[in-house]
Amino acid sequence: MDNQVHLALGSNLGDKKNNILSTIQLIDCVGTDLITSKIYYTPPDGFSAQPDFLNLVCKFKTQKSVFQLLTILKKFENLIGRKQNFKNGPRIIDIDILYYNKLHINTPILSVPHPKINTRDFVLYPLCEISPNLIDPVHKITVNSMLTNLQNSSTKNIYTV
Ligand code: PH2
Ligand code: MG
Ligand code: MG
Repeated sequence: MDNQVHLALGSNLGDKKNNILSTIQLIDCVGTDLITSKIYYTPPDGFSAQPDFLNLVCKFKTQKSVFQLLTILKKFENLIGRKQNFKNGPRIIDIDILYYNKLHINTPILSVPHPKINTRDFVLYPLCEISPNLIDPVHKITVNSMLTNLQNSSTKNIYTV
């Protein structure tokens, strides 16, 4: 069975655009019907003393289980050159699973949906570009509504590259 996956990609070290595009090429081999958002230029959220990010969201269909997918995506991060760093610190590439069908799981190695989606404009802007009407299985509202709620509480400088 085909599973619908949404991923968030972020890079704020090295050739950021090339890191994102090379990762997309790898991801294209894991499934079918790949669709990507534009690339967004975003200020760092959380730990702020680090370079600005490029962010993108993509979706595709895959036969892989969610844990198979996690293993594959970790390999891709290593292939592109990610090194261990402190939590939320700068990175060559970060690949996060946002959604896997309507799955809701919390385990020590993986939580889906990504627990911070509703607070992260650098995820919600590109996500709304490609799947505005997707209903979040936890919050039970569309991702478009989550972005509107977030915009009412905070605004930041996010624009497409
Ligand atoms: N990722 C983080 C923490 N902060 N900020 C932006 N703008 N983009 C990110 O991808 C990002 C972040 C942890 O994964
Ligand atoms: Mg992340
Ligand atoms: Mg990550």
